Amino acid sequence: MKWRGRVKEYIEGKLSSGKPLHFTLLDPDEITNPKATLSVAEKMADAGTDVFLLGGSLGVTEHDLDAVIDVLEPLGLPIVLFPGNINGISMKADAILFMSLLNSDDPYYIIGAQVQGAPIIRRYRLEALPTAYLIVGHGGAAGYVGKARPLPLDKPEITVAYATAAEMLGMRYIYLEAGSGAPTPVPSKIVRAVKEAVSDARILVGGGIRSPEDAVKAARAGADIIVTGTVVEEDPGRAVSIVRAIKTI
Ligand code: 1GP
Repeated sequence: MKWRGRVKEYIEGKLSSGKPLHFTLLDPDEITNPKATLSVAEKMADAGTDVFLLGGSLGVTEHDLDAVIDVLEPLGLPIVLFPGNINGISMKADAILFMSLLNSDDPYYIIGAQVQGAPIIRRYRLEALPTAYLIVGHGGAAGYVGKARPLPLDKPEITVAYATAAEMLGMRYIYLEAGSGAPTPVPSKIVRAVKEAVSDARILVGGGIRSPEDAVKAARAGADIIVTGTVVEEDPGRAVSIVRAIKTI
């Protein structure tokens, strides 16, 4: 049955148990077999993933999103959009990470796309979750497409300054992104430094998380939400073990 409610309250309610959340990222552009996607999504839901996050840097259309949402809806979890651009909006979702790529060199990814998207999001009555998207290190396709100047791995204080500015601007979520398929996840040192610096913004960590150990390390460093995408596509059994590890912290 379709999930109904406010995603912000859902996230806060779950975090009040003291355990981090897990978001399963699915890229509609990569989905060619909806039946196979449903079977993987069911395994993730059974393992305890909390949200389906939908999006990608390239090749996503609203039609693709709608088709994937139709497949996922009966699993009864919130479906949140993770847009790479304004084509990443669907009226069938429950909420959207309303992201600004703060370390982009191109104002389009900081505020231009958001201005284009805001009236659509309002018309679709989607819940907007105000999110600072910070690309750290490798950056992957998101870093390249978003013209990011990736935050240096050996200078946590720069990422901390961005995260602090984001919180002062009123953003409630700080997404530390290493890039999809990055060779290594965001270092614990950076996650920990950001956690210590922000007051109550929620920290999402994603990119390059491939094992339960990586996920637990990020969670112990202060991640409130762990995002995995590539491992879900490439090795669903491993993705399930990541969710289980997070839920038994
Ligand atoms: C990418 O943070 C997400 O935007 C997830 O990354 O595909 O490496 O899990 P992975």
